[in-house]
Amino acid sequence: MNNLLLYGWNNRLFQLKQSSSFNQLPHGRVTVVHKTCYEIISEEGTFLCELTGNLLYGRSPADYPCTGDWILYQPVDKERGIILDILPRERTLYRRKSGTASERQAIASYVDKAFIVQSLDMEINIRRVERFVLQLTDENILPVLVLTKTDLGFDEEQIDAKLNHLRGKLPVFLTSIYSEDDIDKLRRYILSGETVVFTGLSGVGKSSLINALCGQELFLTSAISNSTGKGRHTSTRREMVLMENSGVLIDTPGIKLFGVTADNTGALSEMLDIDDLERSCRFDDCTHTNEPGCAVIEAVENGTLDKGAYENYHKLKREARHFTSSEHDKRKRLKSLSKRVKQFKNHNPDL
Ligand SMILES: Nc1nc2c(ncn2[C@@H]2O[C@H](COP(=O)(O)OP(=O)(O)O)[C@@H](O)[C@H]2O)c(=O)[nH]1
Ligand SMILES: [Mg+2]
Ligand SMILES: [Zn+2]
Repeated sequence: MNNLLLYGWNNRLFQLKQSSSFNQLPHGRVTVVHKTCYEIISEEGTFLCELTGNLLYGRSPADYPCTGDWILYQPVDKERGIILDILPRERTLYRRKSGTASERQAIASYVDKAFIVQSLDMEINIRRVERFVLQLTDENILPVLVLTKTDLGFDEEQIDAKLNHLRGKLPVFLTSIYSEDDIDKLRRYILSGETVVFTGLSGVGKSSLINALCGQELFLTSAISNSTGKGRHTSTRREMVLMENSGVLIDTPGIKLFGVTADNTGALSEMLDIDDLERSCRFDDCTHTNEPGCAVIEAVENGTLDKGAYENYHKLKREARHFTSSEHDKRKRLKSLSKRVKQFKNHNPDL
C-alpha cells in the first residue's frame, strides 16, 4: 500500500475531502497528465483515470486536473478509474496561456517550493527570475534559484553582482550533477511530504538534476534523448517522481515565454526594494514614471536601484494589469452575452 503522506497528503486535504459530496471515494494525486486521461497514485496503487462527464462538460479545460492535483476517483478495475471530483486547487504554478490575453494554464498544484533552474554556461537571466518570483509569491510557493553546471566554470563576481538586489530574497543553490556534495545539500533541503516543481528553459539541466537527486535515470535528459531521437516528444510531458522517502519532484518542459497572471504589485516592489524607496516619493499615488520628487526614479539615477530591475518592475506590472483587465473584460463580455441570450429568449418565448 502506498503511503500518501509521502506524497503530501495531510490534514488540510483531509478536511477538503470531507466537504466533497464524493468523500466516500478513495483519493489520489495526479502524477502525469495525458491528452484525455490522467495517471494517479493512490493508496491502492497507480490508476489511469478519465474524467466523469460532469467534470468534463461542467468546467473549462483550464480547470481540468493538472500534475499535483488531488482527486477523488471510482476504481473501475485494478488499473483504471474515473475521476469524480477535484479537490480545490492550492499553491498552484500558473502561467498565462501563450497566445491568449487572459487565460491561465495550471502547470502544477500543491507545490511548496519551485526551483527556478538556470544554467551557468548560459547568461543568467535575472529578469526571468524576477518574473517567476512574482508569480510564485502570489500563490505562496517558495521560490528557490538553482544555478546548474558549476563544473563548466563561471565568473563568480559577475553572478554576485547580478544577484545583488535579490540577496536575502530567495535561497540560491549552485550545483553540478557531478558533485555529490551539491546534490546532497539540495536533497536535504527538500523535506518529506514536500512538493518541488522544477522550472526553466530546456537544456538547463532540470531532468538531470531530478535524476541525480533520485540516484536513478528516471527522466530522459537531452543527452540521452538526442541519441534516441525522442527528445521533443518526451519533453512535452510533465511528470512527478517520489524521491526516496523525502519529497515529490515535478519536472516541467522548458517554457520559453512565461507570462505572468499575478497582479501582485506589493510583492513586486518588495522584491525589488522599491517598497522602501516609494515611501519617500512626494506623492502617495506616485507611479514612479515621471513624477517630480519620485524617490524611485532618483534611486535609478544615482545608481542605488538597478535600472534593469526598475524597467522590469514596470514591464511586469503592465503585463499583470493587462492580464487581469482582459480577464475582467472577458467575464463582462460573457455576462452581457448571456444577458442578451436571456432577453432574446424572453422576447421569443417559442424558442
Ligand atoms: N556539465 C554539466 N552538464 C550538465 C549538468 N546538468 C545537466 N547537464 C547536461 O545538460 C544537458 C541538458 O540537461 P537536461 O537535464 O536534459 O535539461 P532539461 O531540458 O532542463 O531537463 C544534458 O546534456 C546534460 O547532460 C551539470 O551539472 N554539468
Ligand atoms: Mg528535461
Ligand atoms: Zn515614485
